[in-house]
Amino acid sequence: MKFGAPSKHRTHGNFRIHPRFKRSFVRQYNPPTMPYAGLINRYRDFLTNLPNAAAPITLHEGNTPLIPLPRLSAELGADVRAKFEGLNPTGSFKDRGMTVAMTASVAAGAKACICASTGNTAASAAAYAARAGIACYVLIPEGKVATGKLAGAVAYGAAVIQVQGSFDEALALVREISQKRPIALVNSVNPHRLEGQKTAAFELVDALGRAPDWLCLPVGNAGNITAYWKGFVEYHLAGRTESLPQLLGVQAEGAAPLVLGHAVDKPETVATAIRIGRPARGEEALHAAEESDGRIIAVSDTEILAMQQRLAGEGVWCEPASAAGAAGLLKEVHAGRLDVRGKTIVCVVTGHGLKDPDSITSRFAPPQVIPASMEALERLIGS
Ligand code: AN7
Repeated sequence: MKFGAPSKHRTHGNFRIHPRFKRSFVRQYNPPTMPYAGLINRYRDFLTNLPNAAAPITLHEGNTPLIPLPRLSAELGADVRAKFEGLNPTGSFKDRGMTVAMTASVAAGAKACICASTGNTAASAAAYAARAGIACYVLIPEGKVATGKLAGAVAYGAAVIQVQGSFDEALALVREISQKRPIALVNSVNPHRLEGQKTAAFELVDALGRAPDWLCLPVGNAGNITAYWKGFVEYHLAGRTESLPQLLGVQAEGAAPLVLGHAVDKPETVATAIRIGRPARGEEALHAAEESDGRIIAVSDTEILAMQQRLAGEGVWCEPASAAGAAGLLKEVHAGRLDVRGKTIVCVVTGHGLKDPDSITSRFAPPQVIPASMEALERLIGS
């Protein structure tokens, strides 16, 4: 029988399937049996203190790709990959913590939430509060939040408040008011935030079959490095991975309290996300780095921007802070302090480049302009 001829075969609307094609057609178009429904759904058993009855407030965050970086790998003689957290629903890893914090807060009856933020937490809190249908206040340091983050917070409908001061001062304010008023605090001092963020460690082990040898990541308020370590240790205790990674936490030189050993009153860096001088989870971060036989170091803004460009050159465009982990890795290897040959290294790329387009556009000349003529185009492209 000719394909397309009238037949008794099963049809999908007007489209008739020839039996020879049916199998692959059905396989291709059937949805997977367990569609991904966010990290609470996937890892609920591991989320300590999340009430069983709490209905997830989710935007299907998590499940982010682990992308090989072939050129960086070749240069370092290692298997280097980017855990691209910029592909979360609001463009940063903060969504992992926020789904759990918001779910727990709403289950406890919260009608409003608040956070201080260098930007990404603000956008994430705003989105999950919108999803939950509760009010959201975000306090940000005046003039120091990247455009994409501010726009996100506004778009999701949060009340955005600029503070004439640093992130650290804004955090002190929200900590205090959340004690006085019935407003849920969703910064990473909220333990539910760490519960959510630790799932990134689970995903790494699930993807690699074990922990990476090194995990390199930016450190600001120090919640994320603390959460990763918690995740790896818990997965280890649950028998999911024999090995644990060594942690390389990376701060910006102008905002490196954990490297200097004291608070920084006026932190400054191009990586505004980690422009933090008094990390709330600083002690835990230092403990995690030490226990893992790793360390926390600082890199310059120049090194951060150079790595941002390199990662973009491999197709992974991130905001400046998110390049700090890989920048730290490169710095340590070049200085001879780290031998990574043959090792598996994961760099956590925490936020998308679209968050901070100005970090690119402010440094490059605007694209050249030509008349709308083929002659001009050919002259430009050459032969
Ligand atoms: C892209 O949004 O602190 O060490 O208020 O946005 O867990 O603080 C952001 C931090 C790394 C540092 N990369 O993580 C905030 C905020 C990006 C970030 C960090 C942040 P933590």
